[in-house]
Amino acid sequence: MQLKGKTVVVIGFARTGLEVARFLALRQARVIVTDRRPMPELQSEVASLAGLPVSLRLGEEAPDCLGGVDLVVPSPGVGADHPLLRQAWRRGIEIASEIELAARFMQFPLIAVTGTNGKSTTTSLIGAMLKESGLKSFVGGNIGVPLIHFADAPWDWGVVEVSSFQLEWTRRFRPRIAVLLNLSEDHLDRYASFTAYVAAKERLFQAQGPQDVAVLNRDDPWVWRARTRIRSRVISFGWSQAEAGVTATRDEIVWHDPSGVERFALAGVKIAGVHNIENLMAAIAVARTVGVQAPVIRRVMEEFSGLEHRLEFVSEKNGVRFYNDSKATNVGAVVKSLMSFSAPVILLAGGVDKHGDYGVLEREMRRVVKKLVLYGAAKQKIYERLGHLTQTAVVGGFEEAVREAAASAAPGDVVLLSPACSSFDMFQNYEERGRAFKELVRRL
Ligand code: UMA
Ligand code: ADP
Repeated sequence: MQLKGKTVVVIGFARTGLEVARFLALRQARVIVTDRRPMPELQSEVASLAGLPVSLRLGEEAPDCLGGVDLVVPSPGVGADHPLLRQAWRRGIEIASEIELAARFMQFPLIAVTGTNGKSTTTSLIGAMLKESGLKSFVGGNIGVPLIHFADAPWDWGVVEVSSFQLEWTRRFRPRIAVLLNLSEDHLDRYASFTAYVAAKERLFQAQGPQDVAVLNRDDPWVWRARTRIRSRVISFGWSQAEAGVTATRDEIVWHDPSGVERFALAGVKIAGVHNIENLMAAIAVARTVGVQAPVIRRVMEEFSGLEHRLEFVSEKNGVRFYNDSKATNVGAVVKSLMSFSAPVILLAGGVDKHGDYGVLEREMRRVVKKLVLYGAAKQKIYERLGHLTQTAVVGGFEEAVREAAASAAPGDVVLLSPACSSFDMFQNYEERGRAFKELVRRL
């Protein structure tokens, strides 16, 4: 793809927009960056493009800037109903997401991981296994650093976490190995229906051919259904028994190869919860497909201690254990987190509603939740759906929520922040929410 002399509009000037603008400007494209936020809020982004010929159109939702434009690159947070995207679509201007643009310039194979939950953990596990085996690889994408940042270097493999948002404007994005972990309700504030969300996720496989591999969760009905529409070779993982792919019991994960089976004991594994065994199964399927040897995989399984904000143990105070699960931003994630506990849980939930059905939490709520503490924009909606199932407090702010939860806990209990919502009503992102929780716990 020739970029020199092309005019490109980049929508959104945060992590993605910044990397895309730099990438394009260095290839001598004419770049226009737009963002609805005004200049004073974007000082550091502007400073980091200093010296590069980039035009800025800031502080307007949809500036008149599409004349003569060849390509539009929206940031993931920009939905398809954005007025500039609609106009570009009507005028027949090409629209490509950042991962689509990046992939057109990459000279190395990609492992791409998507799914509603477990993406960051699985992506990190795969990255650690590849690195430990001596392969030159990076971990990027939705997990933090945009894929395009890595496009130029000579990697053996790229491991990329991919969101449905990033897949929306893809056509030729073609991972050598594509992983779909699970599908449950999420982002229904952006998609018209669950089907539309699933369709965005399935775009991960659209450019794959028979030489490529799809790693699929055979226990997840929505994921397993997708296999009929996939041209690549399927390797499945799941708890249900199968003669090929990856299976698991509570004690071990088993990889079935044409040449035999390999066993991976779970005894020394640090990351807890059934969901993490599923993530490990997917990671093993990928690592073995790439050729990582079993002893290397076993080493990583024992060393990997999980990521911040994912069922992260914070501290124990007066016999009460506090966990930060701020990354659990949808109902499916909270179900899995609750399944990891047998002690009574005081659950902190709330934030910006993503239109998932909180009812899926009912069984776990009845089993293990001693008290529900609700805060933030969605508190009333959650209260109406779940408030009758257990003792429930609806509070004002986040600090009050943490104090209320701690005050309600007895020795042996667990206080769990697992919000089922995004954080944007009170925080910049889930990381800031998780850090605030940990700080409040420290101060108790
Ligand atoms: N903006 C507009 N108009 C709009 C919407 C946004 O101008 O209509 C501007 C905002 O003012 C802001 C910028 O666009 O300046 C934000 O763009 P962005 O939300 O795409 O943020 P980035 O920093 O580029 O981060 C994105 C991903 N964000 C989202 O998908 C919302 C990050 O995933 C990702 O780590 C990063 O690219 C690098 O790939 C975060 C996320 O929440 C973690 N992802 C969702 C999730 O995991 O559930 C999908
Ligand atoms: P993602 O990147 O998809 O958000 P993470 O690995 O960051 O996934 O985990 C986010 C939350 O999702 C965790 O706190 C946990 O509660 C839940 N989770 C992790 N893995 C799984 C899985 N395989 N299935 C369901 N829930 C999961």
